[in-house]
Amino acid sequence: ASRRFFVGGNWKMNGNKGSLGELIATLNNASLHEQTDVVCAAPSIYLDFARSSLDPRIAVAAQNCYKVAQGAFTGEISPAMIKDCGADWVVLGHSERRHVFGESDELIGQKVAHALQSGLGVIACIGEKLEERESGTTEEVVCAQTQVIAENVMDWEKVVLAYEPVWAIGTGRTATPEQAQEVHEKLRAWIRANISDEVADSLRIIYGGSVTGVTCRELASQDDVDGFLVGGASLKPEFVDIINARA
Ligand code: G2H
Repeated sequence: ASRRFFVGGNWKMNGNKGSLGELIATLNNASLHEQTDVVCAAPSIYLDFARSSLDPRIAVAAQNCYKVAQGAFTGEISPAMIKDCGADWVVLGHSERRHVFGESDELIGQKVAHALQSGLGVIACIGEKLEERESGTTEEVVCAQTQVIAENVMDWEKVVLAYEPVWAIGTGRTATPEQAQEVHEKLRAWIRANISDEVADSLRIIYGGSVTGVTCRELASQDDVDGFLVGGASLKPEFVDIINARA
């Protein structure tokens, strides 16, 4: 595919200045494919630290944000604050936000709209649960989630769509290359039918869910897999192999 490869590391609620500093040193010294966009999503309290220590060729993302710029929302952070820390991206709609913290499609849509209006890039996450896959509703579920995101997007250039099947997240059960390609292809067809050919051709659709240095290459060779969102393995040196997965 002609789309620029995109690899995000999602550190989730892991690490400290010591361990993340070591990881950052490894990334800064690594040889990374120049044709790949690399973004590290740090815990919000470490955004400043990550941005000031990471090499400028690696972008920084927040893992979540709220839907307005400021105000009486104790514990929340805004896109304006994320930008103020020098980070350019935010992950929204991650399965843990949806299922551990109960975020609705509607709230995620509002966050997407506000983050884009504020000038952040958005890594928008979708994915079906195991029971949805087993009952044959995967396509319906991921397209409905994509629809709500799409209703809130005015500039697709700043959006990356991350397909993360819930059953594959943190379980060691990576989707097979065929399973990932099948869903990515359907998502691109949905975008083509509901948005435009141009967006369908240019939108990066990345895969997340137990991606490792071992599983990344074959996944990366699939036509509609334009990169990864990596959790556990993004905290290890093998993240470099994942960044460089596309031949
Ligand atoms: C999916 C992924 C990163 P992991 O949540 O977003 O995590 O690679 O640990 O399954």
